[in-house]
Amino acid sequence: MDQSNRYADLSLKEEDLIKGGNHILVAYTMEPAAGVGYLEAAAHIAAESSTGTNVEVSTTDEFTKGVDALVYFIDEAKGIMKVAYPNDLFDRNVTDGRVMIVSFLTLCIGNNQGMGDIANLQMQDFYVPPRMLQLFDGPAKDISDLWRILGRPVKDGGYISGTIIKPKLGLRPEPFAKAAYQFWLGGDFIKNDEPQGNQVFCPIKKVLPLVYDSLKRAQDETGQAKLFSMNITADDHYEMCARADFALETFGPDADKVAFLVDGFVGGPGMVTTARRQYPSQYLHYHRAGHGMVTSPSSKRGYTAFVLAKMSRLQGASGIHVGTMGYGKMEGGKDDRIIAYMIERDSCTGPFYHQEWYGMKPTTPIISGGMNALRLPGFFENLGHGNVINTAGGGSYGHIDSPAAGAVSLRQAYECWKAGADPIEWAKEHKEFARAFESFPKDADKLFPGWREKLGVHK
Ligand code: CAP
Ligand code: MG
Repeated sequence: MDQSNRYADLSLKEEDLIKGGNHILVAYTMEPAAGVGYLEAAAHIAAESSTGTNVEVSTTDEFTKGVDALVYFIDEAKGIMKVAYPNDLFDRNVTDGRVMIVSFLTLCIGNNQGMGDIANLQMQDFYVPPRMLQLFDGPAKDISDLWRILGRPVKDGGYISGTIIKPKLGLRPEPFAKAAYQFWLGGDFIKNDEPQGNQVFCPIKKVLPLVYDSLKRAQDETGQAKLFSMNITADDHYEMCARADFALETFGPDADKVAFLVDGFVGGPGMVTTARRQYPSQYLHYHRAGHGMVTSPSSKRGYTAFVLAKMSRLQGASGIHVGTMGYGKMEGGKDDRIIAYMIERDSCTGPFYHQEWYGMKPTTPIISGGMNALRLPGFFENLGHGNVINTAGGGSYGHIDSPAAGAVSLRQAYECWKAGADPIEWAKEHKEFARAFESFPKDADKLFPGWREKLGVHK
């Protein structure tokens, strides 16, 4: 059934819709199934994503039609369509009238995935009007809170060097805490690897007090504050809170140095919001394991990594992984900068929409996945700044001298880029950075051909 006479109005202008402030706008790439007209397919998406189905229903009245989603733009040649969703379509909390990402997803990327007349549909961008923006939680804590703890300027406080305890699994409590101590001697921030929880060989109640002891000893030794991002991910929100409460109690006077990590993609919006609302005094670290199943550049469905990151700011993530823009081991390219810019700026133009954030706190881009000191200078050059958290697991624990040397090499890499120095020249003056070349020789060969001769390394 062609529903385009009801669910499409191509005379609507985007600027008027934005001025009106009564719609969330969504841009999709879309390909209809063979034999289905483009506008007809687009209208079916708007119908299924709002008030309609594949037939007319007798219960529809005039009010219902007032909350129809409308296709307001199509570009068949480029395979792009845009839909305006009336604000009132979205579910509101009984408790406090606020909005929820789960409702946004249920409507805008719900049953429209997998309909027989649609070959592919992927959300590329969305625009949130001011009134709806106010109704999202947004972050409670941001990178400035971490900079403050670290004794750095709260504006442009710079690079936070971090790691992930490796190996991913298989360390018992003592070696785990030792690995943490060794990194903290040189670095700022440690996160649990996302599968690390309460395994029988490393129970939280045993390991966490030891990690806190490591943190205190590293602080004493270095005279610097240290941060720990603890994985509280669990199916059951009560279990999640039990883990979080235990961490806060264990760290006692240093509890402000604990961030909470949730695996927000596999765990879902409920998990992120529970952490955001239960623990507004803690930095909320959104790990996104599994997202590649929908956000991979090879995917034609779901939504992009950009959309995932933008949603996380609305939900209140203090920081989210944004990939490494082609410099690390995960998928991605240089242009993924826009993901970082959208979540950290107050005003930013995405692939389709300009978004004003009206002072909503920023979400820190967390740079992770196959990173090490050698890859960082190029990364910062591409991003244009270093106000990020970088977690380098292999890049720290893979350093041939020690995890502390690995941590120091990361900071030296940041300072190299900041100084605009040539990395080879910098290596001549900075031992840990120089030893990163020998630690990651394949990267060194690729990024800095001839490094052995220039640095006098002959083995
Ligand atoms: C990185 C990591 C992170 C990825 C996730 C891992 O370890 O701990 O989970 O960064 O990807 O398990 O692979 P390494 P993304 O530093 O040793 O590579 O940040 O893209 O979401
Ligand atoms: Mg990991």
